[in-house]
Amino acid sequence: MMRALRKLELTLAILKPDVVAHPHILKQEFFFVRSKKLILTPTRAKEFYKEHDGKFFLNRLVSFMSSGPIWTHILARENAIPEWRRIMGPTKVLKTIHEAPETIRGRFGLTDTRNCTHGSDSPETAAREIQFFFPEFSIDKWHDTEETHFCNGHVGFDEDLCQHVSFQDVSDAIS
Ligand code: IDP
Ligand code: MG
Repeated sequence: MMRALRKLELTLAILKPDVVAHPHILKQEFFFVRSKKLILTPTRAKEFYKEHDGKFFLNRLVSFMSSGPIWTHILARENAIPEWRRIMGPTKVLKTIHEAPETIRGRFGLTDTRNCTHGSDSPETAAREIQFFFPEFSIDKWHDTEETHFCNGHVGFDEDLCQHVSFQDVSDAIS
């Protein structure tokens, strides 16, 4: 029943191994709700990309995705899903370099496989992908308990956690 009041949308973003080696963070444009740095095993990478089973690029995608650390983030803002995908740019880097050179993939992408970032493509995908990396996180609970702190600007960026934390949590922690 709270759903109609929701202002912020959540999406799942990945900074892939190529950008983690050369980080550039977008904390002005999105709230970083949760962040984890991890290394995917080939099995987990394959599971994450199971919609691409049978595609010619799957093997190289899975080996790339498990080749080094990635950052996974739950990002929030209004229209987070399309906005993050807009900032990432189109999938195919070799075209994007010419057609959308201002995007992340246009600026930093190396090949169609090594294209820097991932972003969920729909609310259903975002929910599934958030669960995949953050099984302890509840989207409903976040909207009910944390979203208002973000909407009111009562958050700051914690460099160590690589995420925004509410000032309430900070004062709880030091009191
Ligand atoms: P998306 O990441 O923009 O949503 P998808 O079509 O879901 O694009 O593909 C998932 C990932 O698979 C891409 O980000 C890219 O790393 C890789 N990929 C997609 N198409 C190709 C291709 O034609 N050649 C090589 N890799 C590809
Ligand atoms: Mg996709």
